[in-house]
Amino acid sequence: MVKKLILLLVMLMSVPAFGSLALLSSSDAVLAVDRDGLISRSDYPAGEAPPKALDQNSGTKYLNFARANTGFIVTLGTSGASAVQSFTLTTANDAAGRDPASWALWGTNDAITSADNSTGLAENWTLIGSGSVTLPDDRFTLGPVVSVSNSTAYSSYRMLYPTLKGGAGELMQVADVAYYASTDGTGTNLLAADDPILAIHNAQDSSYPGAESPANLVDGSLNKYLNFGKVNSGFIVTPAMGTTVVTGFEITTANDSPERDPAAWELYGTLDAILSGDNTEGEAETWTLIASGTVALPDDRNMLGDLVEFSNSAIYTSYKMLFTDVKDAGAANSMQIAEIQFYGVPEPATMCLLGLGGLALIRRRRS
Ligand SMILES: [Ca+2]
Ligand SMILES: [Ca+2]
Ligand SMILES: [Ca+2]
Repeated sequence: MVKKLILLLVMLMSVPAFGSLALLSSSDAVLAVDRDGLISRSDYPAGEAPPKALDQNSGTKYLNFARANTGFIVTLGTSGASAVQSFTLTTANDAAGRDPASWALWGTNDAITSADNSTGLAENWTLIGSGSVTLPDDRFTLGPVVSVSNSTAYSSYRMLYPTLKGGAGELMQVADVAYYASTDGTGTNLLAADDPILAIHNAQDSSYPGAESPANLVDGSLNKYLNFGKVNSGFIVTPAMGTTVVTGFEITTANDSPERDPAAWELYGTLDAILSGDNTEGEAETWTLIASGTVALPDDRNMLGDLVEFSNSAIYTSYKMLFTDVKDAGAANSMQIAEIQFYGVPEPATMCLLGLGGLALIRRRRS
C-alpha cells in the first residue's frame, strides 16, 4: 500500500503554529557525498598483471578493469633509487580508447607496504608532476618521451592515469612502461622485468547511476537516489528558500531491496558556501553536527517513514546528511531512498522573502 501524501498549501505571512514547514524543494542544489573517501576497485586478469608492463614485450599488457585512475607502484629493485626524469609508454594490442591520456607521478623512499589492488596510499608520497600524454592510435607502438621535472632519487614510484583516451567508460591498458634518469628518454630503462610492482586504483567511494542521482532526493516523485558508497554515503543539500532551522526529517523508502535502507544518520549544518564537488567526501566546508541517531524505516517499498524529530535552534544555509548504517550492510550493495523532506522554520529574513511569494508547504499530513 502506498500512502497518499497530502500537500497543504498555506499562506506563509504567518507561520502556522500547528506544524513546521517543509524546507526542501526540487529547486534545491543537491550533491552526492561519502566521507569514506578514496577507495580502490583495482582488478586485473591473471594473464594481464602489472609485471606485463615491465617485460619490454609489446605483445603483453597490464590491464585494469577499474578504468581511469588506475596505475601501479613500482620499486626500482634492480637499478636502485634513481631520479626519474622521463618516461615512455607503449600501446597495447586492441582498443586504443584504453590508452592513458594523462598521468600523475609520485615518488617515495618509504618501504612499500601498500597491498596489491589497493589505493597505494600507505606510504608518504611526493607528487613529482602530472600532465597529458598523446599516445599513437597505432598498436604495439612506443609513445612520445614525457619529461618529468625531478631531481630527487626515489626508490619507488607511483603512477596513476587519471584519464583515458576513450573516456571514463574504457578499461585501462598499457603494453610497456620505461623510466629514465635523463629528461629525453636516453640511457638505460630503470625498470627491470622482475621489479616489485603493484596495481592501484583511486576512486571516491561516492558514486551513483546516472538515472539515480541525488536530485531525485527532492524531486517530489518516487524516483530514487542510490549511492554505491553504502555506509557513510549521503548528500549535501542547499535549500533554495535560504537560511533555515531544521528540526526533523522524513524519508520515503525506495522501490526495492530493503537492506539498502538507511538505519542510522548524522545531520550537519554549515553557513559556508558549498565548495565540495559531487561524489567527494563533502568536507570542503566547516560542518557542525546538528543531531544523529537511528531510524527504523518501513520494509514496505515506496513508503513514507515516520517523522524523525530532534532539538535544534541553529540556522544554516546548507546541510549534510550521512547515513552511517544501512539495514543490512552485509547484503546491500548500496544505500538508497526515494525521497527526503526536512522540516523546520525558515529564519526571519528567509521568511520575508518567501512571504513575497505567498505560499509554502507545511508538513505533509499522514493519510
Ligand atoms: Ca609488455
Ligand atoms: Ca524522489
Ligand atoms: Ca562508504
